[in-house]
Amino acid sequence: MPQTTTVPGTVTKPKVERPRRYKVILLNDDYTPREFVVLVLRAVFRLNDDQAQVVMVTAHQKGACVVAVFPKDVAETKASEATDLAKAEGYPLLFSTEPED
Ligand code: TYC
Repeated sequence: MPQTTTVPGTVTKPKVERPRRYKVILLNDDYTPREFVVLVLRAVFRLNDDQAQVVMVTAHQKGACVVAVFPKDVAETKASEATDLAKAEGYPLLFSTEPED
């Protein structure tokens, strides 16, 4: 009869970790027109007009506002796309990214 031998060792628990997600953050500045901020939020982040207005006003009043959360590469691509759109128009509007808790 075949015998089973149990070898003492480390038990490895299969780890299924969700990849970390990243927040895209809109930063306030004194120069970019409100309407342009809303336009960028709609075009790049697909927010509707109401959502875009809320995010823009929140950043305007508090200094910054989370726009949305994405996988790292998507968050970084959208943040640069949005920042570049503004730069192309001569506005200093900035979007940054940071990992979710
Ligand atoms: N503070 C800008 C203004 O008064 C508008 C603005 C809002 C700019 C939000 C950036 O993230 C921002 N024209």
